[in-house]
Amino acid sequence: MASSPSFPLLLFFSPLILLTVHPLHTPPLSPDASALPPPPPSCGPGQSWAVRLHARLNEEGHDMDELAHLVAVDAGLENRGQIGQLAGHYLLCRGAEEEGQRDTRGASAAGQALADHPYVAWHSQELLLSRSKRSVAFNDPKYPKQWHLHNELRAGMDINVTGVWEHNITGAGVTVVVVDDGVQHTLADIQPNYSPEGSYDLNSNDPDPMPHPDARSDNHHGTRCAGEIAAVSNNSFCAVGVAYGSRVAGIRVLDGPLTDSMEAVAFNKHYQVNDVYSCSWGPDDDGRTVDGPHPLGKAALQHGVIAGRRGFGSIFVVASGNGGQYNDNCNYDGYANSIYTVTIGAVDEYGRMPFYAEECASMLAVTFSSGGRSLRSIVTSDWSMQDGTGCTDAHTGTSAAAPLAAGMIALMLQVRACLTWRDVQHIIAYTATQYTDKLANWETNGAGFHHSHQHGFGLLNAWRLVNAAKVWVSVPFLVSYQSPVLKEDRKILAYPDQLVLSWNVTAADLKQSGMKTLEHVSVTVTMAHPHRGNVEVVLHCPSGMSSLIGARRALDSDTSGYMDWTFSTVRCWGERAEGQYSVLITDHTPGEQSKSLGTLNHWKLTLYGSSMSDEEVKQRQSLVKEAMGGQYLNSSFSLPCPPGLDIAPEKVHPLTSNSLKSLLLLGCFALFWSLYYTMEVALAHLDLRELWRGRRSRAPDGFQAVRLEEGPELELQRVVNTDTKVPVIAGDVTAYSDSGKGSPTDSD
Ligand SMILES: *[C@@H]1O[C@H](CO)[C@@H](O)[C@H](O)[C@H]1NC(C)=O
Ligand SMILES: *[C@@H]1O[C@H](CO)[C@@H](O)[C@H](O)[C@H]1NC(C)=O
Ligand SMILES: *[C@@H]1O[C@H](CO)[C@@H](O)[C@H](O)[C@H]1NC(C)=O
Ligand SMILES: *[C@@H]1O[C@H](CO)[C@@H](O)[C@H](O)[C@H]1NC(C)=O
Ligand SMILES: *[C@@H]1O[C@H](CO)[C@@H](O)[C@H](O)[C@H]1NC(C)=O
Ligand SMILES: [Ca+2]
Ligand SMILES: [Ca+2]
Ligand SMILES: [Ca+2]
Ligand SMILES: [Ca+2]
Repeated sequence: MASSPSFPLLLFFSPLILLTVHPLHTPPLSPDASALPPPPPSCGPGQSWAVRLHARLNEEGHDMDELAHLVAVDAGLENRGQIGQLAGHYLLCRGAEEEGQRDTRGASAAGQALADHPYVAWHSQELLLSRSKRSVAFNDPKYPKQWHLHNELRAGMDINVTGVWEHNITGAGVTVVVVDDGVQHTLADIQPNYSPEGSYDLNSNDPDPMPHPDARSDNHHGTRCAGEIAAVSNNSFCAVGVAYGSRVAGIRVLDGPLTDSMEAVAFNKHYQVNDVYSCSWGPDDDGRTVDGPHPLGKAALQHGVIAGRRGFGSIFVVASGNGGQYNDNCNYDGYANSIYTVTIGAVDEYGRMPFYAEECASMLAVTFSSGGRSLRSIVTSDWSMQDGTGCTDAHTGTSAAAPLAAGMIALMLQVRACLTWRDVQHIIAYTATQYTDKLANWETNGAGFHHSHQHGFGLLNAWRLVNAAKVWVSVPFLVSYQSPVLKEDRKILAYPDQLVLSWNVTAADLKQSGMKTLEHVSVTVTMAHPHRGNVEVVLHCPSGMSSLIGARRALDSDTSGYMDWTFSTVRCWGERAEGQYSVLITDHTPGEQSKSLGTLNHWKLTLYGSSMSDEEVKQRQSLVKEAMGGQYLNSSFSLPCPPGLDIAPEKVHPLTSNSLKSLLLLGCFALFWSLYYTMEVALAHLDLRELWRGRRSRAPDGFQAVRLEEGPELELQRVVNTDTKVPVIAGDVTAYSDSGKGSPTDSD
């Protein structure tokens, strides 16, 4: 009886004690106590007792405060009042005048007096509890300088990851591969986390992606990116990675001429080992290039999301590009536009858009990197070849942002391994945070998501991502709708006039696929114009949400217009798919107001989405919001995860015409797996929903099961019709062989 309440009481005391250890060292209280603030709630280790008075005294109508005073006097102590909100519990201290002559004899006498006292039901002498703050303290010498992990100067301007680590979530079991110019895996910060199984060298055709030091180029880029993701923590060396418990692999492909087929091989390399592909490179950021993955690269991206990660889909993270100072825009970058990629932009340590950053309508989110010269850059591993030291504080550009996102995704995949490639994009849209920045032009769409062309859905926040991942049930399978190719051959009108194209998507159009809400929306245009950088293209979704999908670019004086260029936007995410879509095209060529210089030949609209209704989107939004307290992060909570498919690892072929044949075969596999996958995911999804509904009785009309009457058969057809049209008809493969090295997305 006497000791039973001590556990809750001690828990209750602990913060009080920690707060009041220092008053011991302040001068003793003056006798004029009334002029002073109330005495501290605790009086130091060993000098105070918590007592509980008998409850019957209260029932008998005694004034408990008065009784507590009597008990205190009898024991030679001072009553410091009721303990918090605990009725009948009082804190008694030894008097201040005894400060100088504290001795254990007096203390034990007081304890004895309390033990014998008829009013006292229970008492306990307070001891100093040992409570360490749950913050991670690492001995890595550069960790204090890694502001992107913990920004002490500017609150909120970091990825908010330390609380995730405290829950022992560090990316364990997840592999991230850096597709770049090599990874120096022998470094102390990389070696323990290095995955040789996920690595390859496509430049030299061997399994070892060790960077080559050469006189002309600094091949330190991939190593720096790898360190941001998975640098070993607490090894007294350099820095700490976002997902320091994950494994990191390297694919060396940027150190030499890059072809379409090499890119294709890279995107699917070891795709049952590698979960996340971090790609900090892209087409030239010169403000006039319009380029993206070529047919094989496209096919490989698509194949990766279908068959990679046991069918849950490889996660491709791409940097939005560093052409900001040339007015470049990532809607002219096919990797950023692709629905298969997580497109990540950069902000500086203030959360501002740096000079080099590009904006676009397909930007999913931003995270940190360097800014102007006076601002801090990213501290990470570095190669130790040439003049490298194994550690740098000068990693810059959107190159530095994409790996941070890849690391955060690794944290998400640790808590929920069966997230699909689309789940990851959804969770980013649902959790990225909006904030004030004078360059960011935020708009809220019809589904309540905020987006800016500069910052995507906002700042990636590891804590929010991981909490949402933990409670996330996979979204229904992907469906798409494609308008016919709309032949127009209409003149592009000069500003302030505009050519308006529109297309109505009716309920009947969507019935076959079952699409209700949107994810990506894309518009493919063919137009002729003598100076295409002057043309501006804006898309309006049925809600009225507008996306600047084709921004003006001063340096783009190309005379050939666009040939089937696909612009895409994420700004209509979660909105209802049905309704009227319009494309507004304006020619801003100065001094040509009266003439029409260009012609829009034809265009088509493609919608991607799912059978999720707009109410379900709302429910997920509130579910995610509700999960932000971290209450689901403990290991005893977990949703069921289907195991995934057994998909054979891809075969390693040298790059010959045979490897192209094998890619054609991969394309066929893609088709096969897409059928299998669609069905499997649909079934797994039904299972999950059943379980989910059982578990969360608070959402009785929560996620509704997929309607079976529109079930898999129809869906399979959609997949065949739309999504597999890309692969590899490659009549003349060499025609696509692209030369020239991809440019790493450093800012310098
Ligand atoms: C880091 O290592 C030190 C010993 O060098 C250890 O005391 C400390 O607890 C470790 N920190 C973490 C977060 O593991
Ligand atoms: C950051 O993470 C902590 C948990 O470590 C959480 O309490 C806090 O709300 C998070 N902040 C934001 C802005 O999400
Ligand atoms: C942390 O996670 C790792 C890997 O999941 C596990 O081996 C380890 O036991 C965990 N540690 C704690 C303290 O939970
Ligand atoms: C599309 O729908 C709108 C009303 O929502 C209507 O005014 C317009 O004429 C329709 N356009 C076409 C091409 O059917
Ligand atoms: C873990 O989380 C679940 C769900 O919130 C909760 O019911 C359970 O009490 C938690 N367990 C621990 C040990 O915190
Ligand atoms: Ca090699
Ligand atoms: Ca380290
Ligand atoms: Ca670019
Ligand atoms: Ca994308």
